[in-house]
Amino acid sequence: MVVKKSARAKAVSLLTVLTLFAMPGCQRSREQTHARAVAERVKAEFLHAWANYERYAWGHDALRPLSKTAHDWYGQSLLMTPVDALDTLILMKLDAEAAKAQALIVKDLSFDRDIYVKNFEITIRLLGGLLSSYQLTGDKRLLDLAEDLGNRLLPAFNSPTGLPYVYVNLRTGQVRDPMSNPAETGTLLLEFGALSKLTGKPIFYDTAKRALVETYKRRSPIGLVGSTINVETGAWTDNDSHISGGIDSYYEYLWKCWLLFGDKECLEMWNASIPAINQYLADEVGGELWYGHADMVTGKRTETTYGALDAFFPAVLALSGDVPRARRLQSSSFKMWNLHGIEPEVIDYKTMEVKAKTYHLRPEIVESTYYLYHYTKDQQYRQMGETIFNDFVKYCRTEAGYAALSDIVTKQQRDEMESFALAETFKYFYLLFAAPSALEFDKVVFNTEAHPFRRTW
Ligand code: DMJ
Repeated sequence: MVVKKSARAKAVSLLTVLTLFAMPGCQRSREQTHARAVAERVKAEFLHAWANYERYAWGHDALRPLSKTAHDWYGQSLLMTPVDALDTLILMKLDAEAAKAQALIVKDLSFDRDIYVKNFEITIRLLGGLLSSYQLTGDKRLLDLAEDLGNRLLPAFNSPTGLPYVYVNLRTGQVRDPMSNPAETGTLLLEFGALSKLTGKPIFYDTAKRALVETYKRRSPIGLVGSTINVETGAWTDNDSHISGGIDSYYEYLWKCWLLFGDKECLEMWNASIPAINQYLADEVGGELWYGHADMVTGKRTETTYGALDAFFPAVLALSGDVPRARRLQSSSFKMWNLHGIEPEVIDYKTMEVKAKTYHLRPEIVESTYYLYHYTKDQQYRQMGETIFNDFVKYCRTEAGYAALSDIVTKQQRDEMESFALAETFKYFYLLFAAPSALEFDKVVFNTEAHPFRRTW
């Protein structure tokens, strides 16, 4: 599939090539050598996190890095960390660790369990992880697990609107919790669609596509979506519109489903949505670009907040060809990061006051740094990434892995190491500094949990 480059994207590529040629050879090679050394440090730190998962939580969903204990989301393990981390292990060429994790997954992972699981989280972490690892290894048992999981998640979509319930029981197919949001109803097509392409069974693609379209169809006349939607009635119960958690990856998937599958309807939905985001949610404050909150019906500004989760948006802007906006927003994210030497969950960008003090080892700012470096080859993004990585190690490293922070001002740690730290945060740090051959960016589309899907169908 050929995606036509916009005139702006062409100009950026030309500038990148010219910059590279203008740079003296020895400076370039010094920068490359330094970058490879940072990549090795990232790999060593990832291994520190992984080895402690192996030591204290092997076979469980997650490690609690301060108490050195294990945690299972639903009382029994779905191997959340190994499945989420497997493709990172493979990309970093940690072959022995990858083989051990893969063996554990094919031996112990079973979805035949009488538990209610969150459709969205299980889709992006487990279905996404199994599918990308299947593509990387060719191990058919991973695809079989993905197909079994896909079948068990399908009943979640049995609502009058086709929008999925929040929870589904993996054994009985019973559902609960009809109050959902666009991220949870609209961030499923990459995984379900890839499952269809790889198994030849259209049901998965069609079901997740319908949920995406049904979400989009309910946008307001000015083109925005809200924060809470009832999947039984299709009515919004919260009109707050933003690009933050609860909506974020819905927009990401409109563009990425076009990229991965060449689905023109996804492109049309993206094209109809992005002008409203840039008109009503974007905010210029003292020459800086931020994205805040607005009422989905009136477009009126409701909040001037931005946070760690919003920091994914420069990546999506760059991927869709708007590098200038991506660069500006990334500068704002980095300003937020530097406020206390590590980013808070939420700030008020007008007053620069911290509104939520936690840091959950989130990847979004790293993801955007990686995308911007890929598209511009501007060294400032590797320098930015190195600062972020050094802070990340300084404040989050513990004796037994990596710990989230409960307070980014005091740097107090909390007993939490989410699987996305291994699936996403470390992976994006690594890819930012590794040789481009570690993963050919243009041949894959990352799902929202950083699992790369190859366009091989
Ligand atoms: C991840 O599970 C995914 O990136 C999701 O889209 C948003 N939240 C976390 C990481 O912060």
